[in-house]
Amino acid sequence: PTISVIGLGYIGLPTAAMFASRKVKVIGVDVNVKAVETINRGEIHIVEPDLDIAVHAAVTEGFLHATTTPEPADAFLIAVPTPFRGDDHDPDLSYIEAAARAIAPVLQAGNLVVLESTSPVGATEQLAEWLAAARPDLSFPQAAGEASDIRVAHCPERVLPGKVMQELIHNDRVIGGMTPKCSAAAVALYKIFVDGECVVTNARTAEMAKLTENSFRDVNIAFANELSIICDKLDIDVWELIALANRHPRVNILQPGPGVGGHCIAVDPWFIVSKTPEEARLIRTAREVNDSKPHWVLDKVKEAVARHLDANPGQSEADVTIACYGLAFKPDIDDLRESPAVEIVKALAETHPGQVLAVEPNITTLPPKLVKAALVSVGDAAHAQVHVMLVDHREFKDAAVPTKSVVDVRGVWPRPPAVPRQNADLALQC
Ligand code: SAJ
Repeated sequence: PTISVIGLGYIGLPTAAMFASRKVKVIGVDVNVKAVETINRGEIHIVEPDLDIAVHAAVTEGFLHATTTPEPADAFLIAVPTPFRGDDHDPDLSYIEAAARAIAPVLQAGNLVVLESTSPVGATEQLAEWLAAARPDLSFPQAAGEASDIRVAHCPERVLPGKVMQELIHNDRVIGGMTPKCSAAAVALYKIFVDGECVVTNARTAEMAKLTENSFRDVNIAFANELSIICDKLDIDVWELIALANRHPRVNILQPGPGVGGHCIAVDPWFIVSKTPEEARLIRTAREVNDSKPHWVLDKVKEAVARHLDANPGQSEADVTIACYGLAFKPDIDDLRESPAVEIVKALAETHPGQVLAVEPNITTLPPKLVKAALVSVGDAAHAQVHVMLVDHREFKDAAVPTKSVVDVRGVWPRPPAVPRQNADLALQC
C-alpha cells in the first residue's frame, strides 16, 4: 500500500519513518515548507533519539518523500496538533478540519483515514462529516455505515517523547473504527510495524481512552504536587514521605515537581472537562493544582531570597544571584516547550533585581523569552546565593551540592535525615 501521513511533527514523522522502514511507500504532508525541505534532504527538524537515522534511511532508500500538497494514497494518517482555545480550554479542531479539506480531493473509494491526533470525544465522527461535506458529489456518507466508500477510524498516539521509536513498535494500540470494517482496515495497517496488540473498540471509546490515560497521570501528579505543598507546611520531607508510603503494596505515588509540562498531559484533561464540565470535578481540580505549582515555587524562591537577606543585613536584592537548574519540561531531554521550569525562570528574570542564571546542559542558547537570564554551566552557577533545582537532569545528580540557600522541587540534593522534633511540651508529657 501507499500511506500518506498528514502532519510531520513529533508523532507524524516517526510514524512515517516507521512505515517506510518496513519498505512501504510513504508520502508525508505538512504545511511547513521548511520541514518538508529538511525531510526531503534526509534530515529532521525535531529532536527525538534515533529518528534522524530512520528518516535518513527512509528518504535515501526512496520510501519516504515529503510534500505540501496531498497526493492519492491507500491510507491517510492524520497527526496534526489539537490545542485548546483561550481561557475556556475548548478544544481547537481547526487543524483536523484543514487536514480533512486538504485530503478530500484526492480520496478514492476504499481509502482508509485514521485520526491519530489526541481528540475530544466525537472528533472522529466530526472528521467523517467534514470529509463528507468536502466530497458532496461522492457516495460517502450517503452510503452510511459499512457501505460507505471511505473507512474512518481513530487510533490515538500514546508514545513517550524520548522513547518514541521503541514505543511506536512495542506499545499496544487502541483502534476505534466508525464500523467494524473500518477497525479491521486500521488494524491491518498498524500491524505493518506494531508488535504490540491492536485492541479494537469504537471511535468514541478510543478517543476517551487516550484522554483518560493522560488525565490519570495528571491527577496522580497533582496528588504528589499537593502532598509536597502540604508537607512543606507541616515540616515533613515529602520525598521521604512518598518513599515510605510507596512501601505499601498497593500505593504508588508519583514524584512532585515544578508543575506539569509538555504538550499532552497539561492539555488533554481539558478535553474531558470541556465536554462534561459539571461532572469532571476531580480532573479539573488536578489541572488547577498542577497549573498553580509554578506560582508556589516562585513564592518559595522569594522566601529563600528573604532568608538570605535576613542573614546578610548589608545586602540588597540586587546583590543576590539566583541559579536555576533545569529548563526542559522533564529530565534528560532538550524540549523546553510548555515547560513550567521555563515559566519560573522567566518570571524570576523579569522580577528579580539581581542576576538570574539558568543551567541547562541540554541546550546551547536560551529561548528569546529568557533574554533576561544567563545560560551558564553548573560550575559557573556555584557562586550564586540562592540555588533552585527545577529539573532532575542526570548531570545535576553528580554535580557538587550547593551549601547555600536552596529550593529543591525535585528532591535531588541531600536533605538532613528526619530526627525526633524537640518539643518541650511533648517531652514533659512523656
Ligand atoms: N511529571 C511529574 N512527576 C512525575 C511524572 C511526570 O512532575 O512523577 C511531569 C514531567 O516532569 C512533565 C509532565 O509531568 O513535566 C509530563 O511528563 P510525562 O513523562 O508524564 O509525559 P509526556 O507528556 O512526556 O508524555 C505523555 C505520556 N502519557 C502517559 O504516560 C499516560 C505518553 O505516553 C503520551 O503519548 C504523551 O503524553 C502524549 O503524547 O499524549
